[in-house]
Amino acid sequence: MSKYIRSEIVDKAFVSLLKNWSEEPADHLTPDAPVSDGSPMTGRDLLELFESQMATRHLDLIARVLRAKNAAFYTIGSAGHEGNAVVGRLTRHTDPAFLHYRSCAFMLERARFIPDIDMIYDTVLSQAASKEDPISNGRHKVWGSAPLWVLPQTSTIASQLPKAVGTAIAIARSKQLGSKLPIPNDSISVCSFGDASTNHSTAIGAFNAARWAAFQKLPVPVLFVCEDNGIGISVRTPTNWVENNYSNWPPLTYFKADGRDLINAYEVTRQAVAHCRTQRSPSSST
Ligand SMILES: Cc1ncc(C[n+]2csc(CCOP(=O)(O)OP(=O)(O)O)c2C)c(N)n1
Ligand SMILES: [Mg+2]
Repeated sequence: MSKYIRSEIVDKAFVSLLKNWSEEPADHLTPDAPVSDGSPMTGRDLLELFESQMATRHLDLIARVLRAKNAAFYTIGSAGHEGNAVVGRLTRHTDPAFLHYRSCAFMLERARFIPDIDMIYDTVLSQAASKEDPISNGRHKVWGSAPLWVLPQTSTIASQLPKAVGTAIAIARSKQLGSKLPIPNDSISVCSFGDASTNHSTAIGAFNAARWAAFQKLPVPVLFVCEDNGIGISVRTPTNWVENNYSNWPPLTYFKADGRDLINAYEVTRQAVAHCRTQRSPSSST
């Protein structure tokens, strides 16, 4: 093992921690029981979410291994964004999704809805620019899937937000027009993006369009999910910038979740999704 390869150091420390584990496993963590009294989250939710979080880390690592062999060409990872697994689990796979390039955990969770899909395999195909990649046929590494209603995006930051708002308005409008949608009438549009992306004029225009429509009582069922890692490339986002900006901007309803705390993230995301789906109103969470 090289002392310079960080992933090996972390792996060794993790295995050593488990080997030396002395506490008894918590007996209430049976698959169907809540993780704590009154929690909507079960042991199975927790275990499967953790599995997706582990898979997203390993997909980052394999991208680097393959890159070193010149067998893959895209190494932008999802480290630190593992909490987004809860959004993939708590929305429906028929809710159209427009994703940030770090939303791997979301994809892995959403893929559970269609067991035939092997999202790990498909992601490696995409990293390798394989013509067998089912969504881009090797043109670009993108998150996307037709059966999972994930509309492929480029890495042009914030470009997904106007599309997500337009889709939310279209879902609501088609119901008013009596047009038959290929997805349930109470679908919501899901949109993830980074903290620095919120400063892009394209994002601000999309937030404004959603608020302008909602202010006039038009249904705009869009869930904005800011994956706030506190940085945009090398530029730090000022502390609390996203929260200060969006927590008091009606009619946008703001929810704050800690993506590093699965139980908290699960509970808050559940509320945000329920709010968006039942109120048909723009909601944002970080
Ligand atoms: C329209 C556009 N401008 C600039 C870039 C270059 N760019 C790539 S990532 C990035 C910063 C994104 O930061 P953030 O939204 O916080 O996402 P993170 O990578 O931190 O998850 C920028 C400016 C781009 N991809 N698209
Ligand atoms: Mg960021």
